[in-house]
Amino acid sequence: MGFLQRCLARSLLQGQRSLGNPERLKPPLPTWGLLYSTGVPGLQERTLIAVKPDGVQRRLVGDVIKRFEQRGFKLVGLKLLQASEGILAEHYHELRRKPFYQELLRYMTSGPVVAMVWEGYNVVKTSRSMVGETNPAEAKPGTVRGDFSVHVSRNVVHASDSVETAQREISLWFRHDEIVDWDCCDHNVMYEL
Ligand code: IDP
Ligand code: MG
Repeated sequence: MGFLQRCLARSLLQGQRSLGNPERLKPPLPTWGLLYSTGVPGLQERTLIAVKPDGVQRRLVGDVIKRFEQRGFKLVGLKLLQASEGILAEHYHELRRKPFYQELLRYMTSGPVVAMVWEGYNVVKTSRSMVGETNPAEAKPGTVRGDFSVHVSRNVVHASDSVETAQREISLWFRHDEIVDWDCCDHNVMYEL
């Protein structure tokens, strides 16, 4: 039996054992969590990725998710929402004096946003390079912005720019109970644990 099948079989077995058992509402023991918390440091780094209103309108959500899944990151938070001016004012606080700030808020409130939290080794830096330069004219082909956008005012996706910013942005966009801690079956294939 291959590794993934063993993983699935183990989950099914755990599910069956818990049926009829008053303990069943308790989450299963974090077997794999123990494994990777003792392995490569930084595996649980997280970042905020958001598909902006132009990306949602253009049905690019699936493509963005696919890239992050294919790269090997783990999705731990996901929601579609109409962002309020309040959350955006906090999110873009550092840009409040820029000439494009009001237009940026108008753009970001023009339709729904898909906010996500992705987890994995070096995810902040790697996702910035997957997303590409802020100005799509400078973004390389193969990056999200380099493949799907042409103008800086409509650049499809947001990615946190540092680990500290990511922590702040994740707690701004997600409540604690909206983040799901789960164990990825392929972790010991992806990483040297
Ligand atoms: P980033 O999204 O690559 O981190 P920031 O400099 O943090 O880039 O800018 C935040 C967002 O503000 C950009 O993604 C883009 O949507 C918008 N923006 C930045 N510069 C300009 C500009 O010169 N004109 C219009 N919008 C801009
Ligand atoms: Mg930024």
